[in-house]
Amino acid sequence: MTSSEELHKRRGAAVARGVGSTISSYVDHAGGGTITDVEGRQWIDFAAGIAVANVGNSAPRVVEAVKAQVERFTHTCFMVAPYESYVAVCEQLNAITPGDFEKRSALFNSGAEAVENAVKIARHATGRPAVVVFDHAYHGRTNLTMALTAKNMPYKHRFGPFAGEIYRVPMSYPLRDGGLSGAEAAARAIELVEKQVGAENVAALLIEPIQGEGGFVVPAAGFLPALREWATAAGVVFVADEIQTGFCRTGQWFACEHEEVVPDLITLAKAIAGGLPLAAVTGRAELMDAVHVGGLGGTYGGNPIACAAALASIETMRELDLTCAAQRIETVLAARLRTIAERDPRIAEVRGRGAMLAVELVQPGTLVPDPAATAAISAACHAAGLLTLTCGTYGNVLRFLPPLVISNDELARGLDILDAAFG
Ligand code: PLZ
Repeated sequence: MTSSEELHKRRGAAVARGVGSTISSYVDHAGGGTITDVEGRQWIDFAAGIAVANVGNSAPRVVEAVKAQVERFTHTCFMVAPYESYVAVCEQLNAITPGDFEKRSALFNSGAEAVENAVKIARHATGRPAVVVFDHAYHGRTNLTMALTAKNMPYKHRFGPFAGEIYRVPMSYPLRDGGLSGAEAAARAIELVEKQVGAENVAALLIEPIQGEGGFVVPAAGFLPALREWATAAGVVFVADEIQTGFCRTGQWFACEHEEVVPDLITLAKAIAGGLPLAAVTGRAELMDAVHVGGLGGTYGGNPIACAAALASIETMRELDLTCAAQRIETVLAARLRTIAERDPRIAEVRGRGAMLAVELVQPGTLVPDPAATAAISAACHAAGLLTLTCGTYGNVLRFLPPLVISNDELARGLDILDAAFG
């Protein structure tokens, strides 16, 4: 078998430099909570392919469903010759997302595409142009979603000009906003929108209920409900981007549920289909159905193999009770992170929900971000066989996203490596 080193060389000559990778080992196979590289080296997986492999890699039901579908047909294009699984996925999404009103869904390929379509739908339905987003937000890498995303490097640098009518307001970030309550942080954001944009010009307010790439920022209690209430009063479409937080990750099916916030539209991707590319917008029927026939679509959106995988994935989440599994992971992981934080003054905060937890690293006694320590600890984890990711506007957040099917033993071994990496 070709070694990782050789593959890395070939990659350098064939793959564009702009596409990065966290580790330089090449995967041979993966399953449960581990990834095995071409040299047979094992990694405990605290990344889940960026919150995708919630049901694990090659989850049995997903594998079976995909095999069966490939043999029947691979693609007809739902816009040309429709098939049942697309309809069934929409039925499932309408049923499991928050809100007991009539819903509709549309399927796409990637998270960014889902976000783009949510904006299209909100603009079309309201006849308004503006979209409100938040500091530290991440919504994708396409032109519109780059504009919605906050961070310059690496996502936006020299890729402009960006789409217009996007307005950014401050997020509730308890560690860094001087302890504003959720209500105060919401009032600060809303005042800016009203004074600088005008509520009647706003089509959508788009927010990750827990920010992902931006640093696993959990807003103060009351922030999301206050924004929800304002959006309702102002006729603004409240869009929850649950692409990273969705599908049992935070210990609920969707992170909005922790504060009983019901979005008008919800964007979904990542864990939706057990690793196959699929995304969706789900929401109020009257908004979704406002768009004319033919106004939404795409060649591959809701591809039959991805739909088969999504149905199997959702079934697996139910069968294995993965919301409960995420809560169990939280208990073990959070306790261990707090123990590490007690002895290591670089950890300013342990935060997150369910199996979406992180630590933010600073220079001790200050709030000055320490991206160098974060990178060093992450690299030490990689060297010792634990796959971890960093995130955050300041690059100083170490985040943990294990597959929700990780075994107790794998979790414990991963935590031992992490513990040692902190020194
Ligand atoms: N919205 C909340 O987390 C994707 C991006 C990794 P796509 N996050 C991982 C990277 O560096 O590209 C994401 C997200 C939220 C939207 C997206 C975009 O989803 O499927 O990557 O397009």
